[in-house]
Amino acid sequence: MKRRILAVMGALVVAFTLAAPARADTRWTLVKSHPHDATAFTEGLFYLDGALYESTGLEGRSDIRKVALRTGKILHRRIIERPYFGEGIVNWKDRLVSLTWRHGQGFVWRLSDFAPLSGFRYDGEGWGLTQDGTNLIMSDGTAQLRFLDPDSLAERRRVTVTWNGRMVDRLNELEYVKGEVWANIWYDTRIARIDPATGAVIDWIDIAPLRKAAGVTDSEAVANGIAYDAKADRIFITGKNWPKLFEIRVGQ
Ligand code: DDQ
Ligand code: CA
Repeated sequence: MKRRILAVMGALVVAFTLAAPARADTRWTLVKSHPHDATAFTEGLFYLDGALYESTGLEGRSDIRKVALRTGKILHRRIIERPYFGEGIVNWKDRLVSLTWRHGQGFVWRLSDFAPLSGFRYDGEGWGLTQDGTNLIMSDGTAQLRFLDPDSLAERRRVTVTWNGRMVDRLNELEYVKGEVWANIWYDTRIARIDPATGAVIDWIDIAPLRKAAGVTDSEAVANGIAYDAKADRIFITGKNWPKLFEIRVGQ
């Protein structure tokens, strides 16, 4: 009898340990689906004043575009020439800052017409970008987030992202949402909700049903792209080569 109780307790411990890393407790509901350019290998996404801004990757196919939310139509576009592989984008004042994947090269563009303004360098890879009103926040494929001065683009500090004491790497597209940094994880359908002060993951949001709803099957067609409309409190979600962009509502 005693042995049986111990076995049950042991099984519970094992089950809990296995379940813990996969927990994705933040509940969400689908509000609306919008069209999205299925040829866009989405690397960056943000929402500003009624429009979406998106960047795409792959060498020779990269660009920065302003997109109409309802139709998915490209309103304005700037090609990122070879050999660059376009990565994260973010707005700062009247500018748009963009990263490239493995060239350590960042660019600053005029937000209104994407005219080139300047360039800057950084160490390591460039993946996602967002901003908290004071810093640009950058991911580089590791478990670290960098905080940059938005004007000089110099690094101010870094934080390591962890979940239950374990590093969470492959942090990809980013979005600052109500004091948290939300991050896609490359090859994962879970979004990490990160406390930017400590790097601790507060919770996970599993958007696997959205990838299913998008109907993509290619292994590179991963979830990537989170945009937040702060004024209307709307979250937009898409992925690389997804034919759809989803608005979701997230509960606590
Ligand atoms: N990154 O976005 C995770 C930073 C890089 C993605 C690189 C994916 C290359 C896939 C090549 C597929 C060729 C069709
Ligand atoms: Ca974003």
